[in-house]
Amino acid sequence: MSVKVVKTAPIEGQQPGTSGLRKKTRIFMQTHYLENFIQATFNAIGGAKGKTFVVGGDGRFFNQPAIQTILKMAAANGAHKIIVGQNGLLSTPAASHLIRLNKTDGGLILSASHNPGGIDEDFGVKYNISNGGPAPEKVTDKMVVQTQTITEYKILNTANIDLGKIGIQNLANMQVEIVDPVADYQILMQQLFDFDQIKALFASGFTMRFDAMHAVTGPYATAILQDILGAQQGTVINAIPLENFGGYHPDPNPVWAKGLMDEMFSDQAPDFGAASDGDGDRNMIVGANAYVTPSDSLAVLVANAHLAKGYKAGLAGVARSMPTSSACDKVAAKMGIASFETPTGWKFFGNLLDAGKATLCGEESAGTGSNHVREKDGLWAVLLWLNILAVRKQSVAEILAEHWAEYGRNYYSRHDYEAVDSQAAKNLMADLIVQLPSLAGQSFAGLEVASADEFSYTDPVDGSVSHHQGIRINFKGEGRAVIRMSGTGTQGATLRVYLEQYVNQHADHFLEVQSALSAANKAILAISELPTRTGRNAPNVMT
Ligand code: G16
Repeated sequence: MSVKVVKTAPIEGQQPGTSGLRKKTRIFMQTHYLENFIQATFNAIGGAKGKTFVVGGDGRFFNQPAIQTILKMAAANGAHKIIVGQNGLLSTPAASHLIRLNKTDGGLILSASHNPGGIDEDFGVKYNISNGGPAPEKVTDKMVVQTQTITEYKILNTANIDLGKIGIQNLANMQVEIVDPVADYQILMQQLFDFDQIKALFASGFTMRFDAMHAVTGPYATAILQDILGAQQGTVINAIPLENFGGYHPDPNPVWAKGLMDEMFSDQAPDFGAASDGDGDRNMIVGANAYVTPSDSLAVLVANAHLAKGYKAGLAGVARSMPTSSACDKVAAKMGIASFETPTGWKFFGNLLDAGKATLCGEESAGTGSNHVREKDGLWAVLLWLNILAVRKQSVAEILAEHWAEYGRNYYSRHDYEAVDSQAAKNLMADLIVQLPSLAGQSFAGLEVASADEFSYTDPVDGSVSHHQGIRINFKGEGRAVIRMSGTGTQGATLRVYLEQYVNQHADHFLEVQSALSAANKAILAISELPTRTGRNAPNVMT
């Protein structure tokens, strides 16, 4: 086994976005592409020599070849040990847990999350630091510099190792430990939740459907929900991870999990439904005839987390991304705990969790999690909901209705305009920023603008500042429209429009959501001129 030093040159466009580097799979498969990014990552963290990492992915096309390359590069760079999920599989939260449990120096997670998989679809690589969370901007900035100056990478000249064989193998002087991807994660869930109570719930005839969308949570959900908690066989559907996710778009929302939604709104609906995404960090929660928006789910979990043993002592605080609705702020205010508003991206929660300022975090993009790991965690959210349902002995619809009666309702929806012309999107944002100071006091679609700004965030722990984090327009009467460019798309630009309208405890909580938001929508479309600038009259996806 000899170390090859391969001459290379910088490749354009290797800047990580909201969550790692995401590109079309064929781009990642180009000569030197993956290797450059991995070497740049090692260089950015002061080299891999003597270090231990966790490596795993969501099983999408190119997962295993990419892992073999990373192992050979880590060995050539002098790494001490790599912990890998069997067959290259690790959900993102399970990888975060393994990093923390084994006190490793970091980890590499291979996933393009909820984006489709396949040779003509998407692939991604994300570096997580030793706290188990996505690398913060100060680290990704160093990675970018390295990608722009790279001249060579190191790789071991050797055969592939067997990723299916649990146990320790050696690659030159480096140990590779192949582990069961589910085992340690399952133990963590057992520590946080009252499994006996959830078992009793299932034993009483409670029914559930979990759509794993042929992605990584299949084995986790089958083991925990069916094998341990006693949910009926067939509770977990699409349970086998496939390289192309069975052709699914593994994004757990009402559009892409339509089959589950149809079942949950039918006469034969099970009591509880849930879905997770490609890498297992997102979740969708739906009761019989009751869809729960991610923002509402976060608020309900904050209000009820103390019912689960892992959160009995109460919460230090809650954090949400800026575009997420303020429903959880209302709960935090009543509970007398802190609430934080961060930019989009789980990496911004890391410092708050490490400093003990926040216990639960969540985002409108179907992400919820807590201080148990440093990633959002789809199955964790499902188990916390199950724990709450087991204790409260009410339906999801009843819990939601009571929540709104106590706190009021934040009607909420996100409209995505995908693959729009990048320059048109940039111009729209730039021109909107110029307009911001003059918007207050003007009316659009019957709504008067109360305030308008571009969101900047100062991290309360390390003082780092992140600018240009989206435009928010607040209307009189507690309505809001936010617009920002996605940092996870792989084609053109995706413009996201986030609409919110709060109504108080005594108002009608059962309006059709899009109608409740139509004035805010018309107003932001008029202010931004989105239809004329992009040629789009309707969003591609509404969640
Ligand atoms: C990632 C990030 C999330 C973010 C989401 C959407 O999720 O981890 O924090 O909310 O992307 O980001 P954007 O609006 O920039 O596309 P995931 O599940 O894709 O890793």
